[in-house]
Amino acid sequence: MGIERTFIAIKPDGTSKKLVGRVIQKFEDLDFDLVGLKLIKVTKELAEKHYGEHKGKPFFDDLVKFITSGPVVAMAWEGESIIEISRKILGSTDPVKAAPGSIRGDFATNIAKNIVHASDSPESAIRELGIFFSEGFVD
Ligand code: 3AN
Repeated sequence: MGIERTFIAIKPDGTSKKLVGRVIQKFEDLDFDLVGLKLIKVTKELAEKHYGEHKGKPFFDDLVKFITSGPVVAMAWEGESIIEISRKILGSTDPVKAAPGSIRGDFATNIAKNIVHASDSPESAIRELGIFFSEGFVD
């Protein structure tokens, strides 16, 4: 716990549905600090690295195809217990189970297109921030 950093990404369905502002607002409402932000086109190599743990699963190829299909907002956020709290802000992976009020509960209907990504542990956060922000942060 304590002050943590995590990786949050707004996926191609989130950018095409114009949800960037609303996702950012949720984190700002909780007074979390934005410490990294860029709009990127994820390459196949980057996608396969990021989703490495899912390699071999039936949905892996579609997952890579989807995340590389349009603009992605890659962000680093900082704050107390942000890793656990951000997972609540997002809601369950499957939108059917995501609570109303969560991003996925309010804006997603399909598990393969669930708007946002957030690191699920301190180890994942370090790994994912290293993949997307290899050039370092402002401080
Ligand atoms: P989360 O994004 O909530 O951490 P993970 O890490 O289990 O969920 O899955 C990564 C991504 O893979 C999900 N965001 C979703 O887009 C996709 N995904 C997970 N499970 C499935 C599934 N059963 N069918 C299709 N896509 C899935």
